[in-house]
Amino acid sequence: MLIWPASRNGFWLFSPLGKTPVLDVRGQALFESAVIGEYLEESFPRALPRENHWSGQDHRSWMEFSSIIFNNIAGFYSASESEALGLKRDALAVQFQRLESELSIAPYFSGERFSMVDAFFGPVFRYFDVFEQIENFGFFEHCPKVLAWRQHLAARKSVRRAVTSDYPTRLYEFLRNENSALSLKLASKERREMWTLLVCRVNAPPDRYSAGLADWLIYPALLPVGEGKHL
Ligand SMILES: N[C@@H](CCC(=O)N[C@@H](CS)C(=O)NCC(=O)O)C(=O)O
Repeated sequence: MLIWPASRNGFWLFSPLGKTPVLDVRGQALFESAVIGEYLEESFPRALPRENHWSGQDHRSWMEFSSIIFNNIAGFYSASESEALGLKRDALAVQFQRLESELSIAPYFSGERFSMVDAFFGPVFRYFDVFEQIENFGFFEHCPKVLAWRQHLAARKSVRRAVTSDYPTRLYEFLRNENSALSLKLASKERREMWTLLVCRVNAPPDRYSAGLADWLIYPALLPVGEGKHL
């Protein structure tokens, strides 16, 4: 079973590095995604058709590559300063550019067939769907093949069904509570959206104008210092 931390303390007791993914194998924690991938392929040889299995050692290397991307993703969302956030953004963008030069134009990593490398990049890309709700960080600039691959993976049933439908909301809430530079960006984006909503309501024709006293009470609380004068 792949598990998501219900509480960080409880999770630390089970996961030696305190990280996901971790696989519960009869009560033993198996951790590090590349190791988990290897274990799954060996233990469930029929889960993927034989021709979709790793064709060589290079696939293992690309699994490891996805593992380093996971490290950078965690570094990105937990960075406490915006400078560190920017550095992690750049590191991720460079990794996607490297992938771009590796990909063919076929839908999956090695062409027509879905392999374990694809199985691990599905979860990688899922993070970016939520990051991009916060801001366009430009992770995939000049990476059309990576973007096409990302789209193919997102459309695949097994990738979609690997998580519950509320995954984006839960990840978004997790990021909000990280107390990190990204959490600040998220909060500031929400304030801007609320601002826009209020301004739209104020500018709406009188018959459609529905702002009440409550709007005017919360309105100043939504403004970061100095933001109002730009509007
Ligand atoms: N190299 C590790 C990376 C795992 C990792 O960094 N996981 C992140 C999520 S992407 C995590 O659980 N971070 C702990 C946290 O955010 O508290 C692997 O591939 O398993």
